[in-house]
Amino acid sequence: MEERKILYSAIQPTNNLTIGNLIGAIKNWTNLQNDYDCYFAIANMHAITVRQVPADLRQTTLSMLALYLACGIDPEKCVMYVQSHVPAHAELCWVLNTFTYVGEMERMTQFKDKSARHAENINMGLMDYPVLMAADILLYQTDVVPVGLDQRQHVEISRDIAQRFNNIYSPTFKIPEALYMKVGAKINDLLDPSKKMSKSAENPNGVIYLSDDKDTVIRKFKRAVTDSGSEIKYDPEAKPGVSNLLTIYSVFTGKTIAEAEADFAGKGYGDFKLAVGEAVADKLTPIQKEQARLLADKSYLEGVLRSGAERASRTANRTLSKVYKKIGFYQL
Ligand code: ATP
Ligand code: LTN
Repeated sequence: MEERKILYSAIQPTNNLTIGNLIGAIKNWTNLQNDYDCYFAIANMHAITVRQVPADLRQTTLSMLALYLACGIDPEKCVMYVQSHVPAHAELCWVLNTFTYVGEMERMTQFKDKSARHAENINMGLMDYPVLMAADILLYQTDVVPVGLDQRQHVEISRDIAQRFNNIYSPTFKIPEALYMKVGAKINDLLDPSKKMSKSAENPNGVIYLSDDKDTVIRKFKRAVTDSGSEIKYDPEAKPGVSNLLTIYSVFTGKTIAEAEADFAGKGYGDFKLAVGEAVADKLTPIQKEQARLLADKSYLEGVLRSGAERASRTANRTLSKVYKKIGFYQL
């Protein structure tokens, strides 16, 4: 049988995930799990690069797993685990640090953004974030990394670091490829469609959180900015607001953009925004229910994490041990 390719992705644990995260990440994963050997991590080590409340971090770690499961990721098919449960991530990160230049990290867009937003806490971890991400990916000999466009630079640098290491020693790491989904790769803010919808946005009214109830979802869509003119047509340049809503509608209903446009031919913005809101709420409600049901079964969730950590460690340690050998770490 042909060997399946390896797929790796992760999300930081948090309670305020948005439909951007759902579409840009988790939803794609559920489709990909049938075609790849998948690893899905909960990146709690990345999370502490900005200050966390310890009790919240513990709680969101479990609720993230419950969300993965509620969205249909199958623990029989995929390895789901918590990053800090596999020490190889920190260990490989340290080695890769010595193959990464300070200047490269200073140029990373996310680092520059986050340093501006957290000026009081520009810690080394924040700067090292992409190297830890490279360690995540490279430990599993990953072929593909499904991520949103905002993570492109981080996947690129992972490739660079891997290539650098392979050139200096001998082929050790598989060179990973980013995988961007076509429609819905980027969902924008409902109030400012020039900006990505982001969980840390200042105004929560432009953001649909996965925890929003139906009324909240509908209310936020009703307030979404549209564009001048009255036509409901996909044209991201001239009509960024309408195009964003069409993208959201198309992703949540499984229709193409053309079909979505056809659904609203001759209709007004009011009807359009209500229909998008309903399409989104109809998908979110069952996920929220299932997540709550799973969260009540802590021993089941811990079982999934325990088995995930074991399976992940086995693969990760194999790569780490090769690396240690090549760089000359004395092995007992
Ligand atoms: P922040 O804005 O606080 O940095 P975020 O909302 O961008 O966070 P991340 O944790 O950086 O969320 O992203 C998790 C995953 O979700 C990534 O794969 C990212 O590309 C994807 N993602 C996040 N926001 C969007 C969006 N608006 N559209 C599409 N994908 C997104
Ligand atoms: N930085 C990513 C989360 C992340 C990740 C990874 C994604 C951590 N490690 C490895 C892909 C592969 C984010 O915040 N979106």
